[in-house]
Amino acid sequence: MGFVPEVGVTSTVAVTAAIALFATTLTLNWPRVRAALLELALPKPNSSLLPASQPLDVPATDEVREPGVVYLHTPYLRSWGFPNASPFSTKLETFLRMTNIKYRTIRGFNLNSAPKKKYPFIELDGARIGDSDLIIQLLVARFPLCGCSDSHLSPSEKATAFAFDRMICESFNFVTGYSRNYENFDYTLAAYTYGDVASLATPPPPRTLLQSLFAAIITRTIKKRTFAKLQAQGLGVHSRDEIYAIGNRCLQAVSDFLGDKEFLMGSTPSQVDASIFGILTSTLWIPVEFPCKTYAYENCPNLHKYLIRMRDRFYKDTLADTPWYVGGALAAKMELEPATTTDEK
Ligand SMILES: N[C@@H](CCC(=O)N[C@@H](CS)C(=O)NCC(=O)O)C(=O)O
Repeated sequence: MGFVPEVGVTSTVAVTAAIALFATTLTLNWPRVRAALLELALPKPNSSLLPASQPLDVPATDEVREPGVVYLHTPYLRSWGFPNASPFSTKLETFLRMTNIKYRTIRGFNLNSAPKKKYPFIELDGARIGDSDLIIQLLVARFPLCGCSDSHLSPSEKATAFAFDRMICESFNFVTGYSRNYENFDYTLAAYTYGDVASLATPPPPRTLLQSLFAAIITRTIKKRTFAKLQAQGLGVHSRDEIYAIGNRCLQAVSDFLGDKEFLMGSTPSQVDASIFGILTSTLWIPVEFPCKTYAYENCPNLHKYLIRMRDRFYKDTLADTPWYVGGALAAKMELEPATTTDEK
């Protein structure tokens, strides 16, 4: 009988030591653990929407890198039939597609491996470079004959294009961020996780208990982080109505300036079109409804047609046969046809 308490003490010490070891390991490796959790929880590219072949995609583990080739790291690919659920990845890939620069895509989601802790980033000639805008400027300098230095624009047109670019990337993008990553994050997560064409008509499959717990933690974390970012950036101090009114003004400005033109600056695409396409597809074509999207469909019909034009011009090879999304219940109500044709111009 005398050894029973001893066993009890021994096992208590062992369990405590194991918990302490586990907690220490978790704390020391928290960035990796968090990245792994995000990787698990965040949506994977929806294979049912991927075209049969992805000639440009290389496995993340493939270490072979050709000099002079751009390796574009991106979290998703071809979600919902549009290029990328990450707006800035769409922007950068669209820019690359406008040029004759050779590139490959690498899918993954590990913010710690990104030089600026954000996606997209590229690898080029042994260096990792972050920020879509800085990357574009670097590529234009590195590949002077790339065909997208905007040399067809006058200095004053370049200034106008730059102002629109900043408005979309630095102002409007935060409005969509407020909707996607704060106000509607529960829905965004569901849409990202189960975002395929079938799930638009039918609700996503019920989550298991563990998945629900996970989703609740992720939702809380992302909402908190987004709120802090929006506060720091400035948009977060406004009311909901004010935030969406700011977004609507941006959309209206793009729509008015675009008018009947093929591309923002005329009949030739320029860098700003890549930015607008990247950020606006994430507004008009994402299966999350919010006031700016309603506003765009109701007041700026030329924007939707412009996006279709861009998509058909630059993604015909990979998205042509892919079912895609144009705006859920709202688009259906407005009887917008899925754009499977190219003669919208
Ligand atoms: N200014 C950056 C913005 C990039 C950006 O916001 N990326 C998002 C995905 S589209 C991201 O990585 N978000 C993760 C985070 O901010 O933690 C650029 O132009 O590349």
